Amino acid sequence: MSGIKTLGQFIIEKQADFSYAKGELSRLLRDIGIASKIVNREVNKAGLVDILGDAGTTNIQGEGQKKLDVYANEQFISALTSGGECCIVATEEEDDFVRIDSPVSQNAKYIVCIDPLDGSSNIDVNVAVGTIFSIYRRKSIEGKATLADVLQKGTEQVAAGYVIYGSSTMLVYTTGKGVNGFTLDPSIGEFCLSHPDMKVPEDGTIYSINEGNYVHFPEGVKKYLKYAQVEDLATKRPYTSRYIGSMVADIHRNLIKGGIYMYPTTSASPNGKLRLLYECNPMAFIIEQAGGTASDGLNRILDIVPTELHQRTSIFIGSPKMVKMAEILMEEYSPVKPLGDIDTVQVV
Ligand code: P6P
Repeated sequence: MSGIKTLGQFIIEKQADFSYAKGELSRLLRDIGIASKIVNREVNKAGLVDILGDAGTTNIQGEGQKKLDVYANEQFISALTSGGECCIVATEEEDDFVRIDSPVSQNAKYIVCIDPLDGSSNIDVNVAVGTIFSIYRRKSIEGKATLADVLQKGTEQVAAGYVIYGSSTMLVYTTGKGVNGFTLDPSIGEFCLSHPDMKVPEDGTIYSINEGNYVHFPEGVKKYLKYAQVEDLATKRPYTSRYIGSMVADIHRNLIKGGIYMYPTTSASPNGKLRLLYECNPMAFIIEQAGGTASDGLNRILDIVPTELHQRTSIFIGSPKMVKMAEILMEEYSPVKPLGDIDTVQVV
């Protein structure tokens, strides 16, 4: 018996972890895996076909869409539609959520929030990009699912994952019982278990942030950068700066080596740049499941109650000791508003 365990075999094996599971979540994860292999094929040959460059359109964020952004979005929506397990897709590339009304999906109970191709500005220069997804169970019992089914706290996620299209293609996901990584073996077209039970190092020496925004950072972030850059051999400082400009790639590296990724508020992004539902929540769920932490500088990312589809937040995520130090300096120099009672009331 070969030592290979495919994603499909692993999902089925772990299905036993969920007594209520009747296979729907397993099939949903399978659908996402299939779409990511199709996207991977296009990402890998992007330079050879007319799929690079701008699509000539902009998304609701006002960001120029790359042809691969649009292609990836279409592939994931198509796979989720034909898979029949998802009733709503909330995607970075669509202004509103996409309701899946196909006959096969009318009783579907899962919601998928997705950034189909994160870091797309890197596509044209052959740098790693990624897909980020988050899966919720719909809250409403009957009728058509609504926005209230989408606007759920990160703690309500039943699964989350990302695909990194890099030197190799990996799918990393959690269902709340640890984090496992699968590397795509092109020779058999299967994601194979390569990184079982992933754990983020408690401490690290890598920090990831766009220092070009320095003048616009909160004082607490400026203090953290100075802390990271001062020499102190006992704490292995100065740290190393690594910033790819692709959240999936930066966080994946930090998950394996240890580190902190920060996207604080800036003048251009007074609420932070990254989106809560399909970037920060899934990455926070994964990192917490791997033993790390994720906050907005004070509040746990997963506790933030979304009030709108493309809501943004600042994020400090990674090795718990590094995130804690950043939070200490943020509390002292740039205190973040705590989530009040009203903030924790679910949108129903
Ligand atoms: P900036 C990519 O657009 C992204 O959403 C993340 O993947 C990445 O970490 C960040 O934005 C890069 O933003 O402002 O540094 O170019």
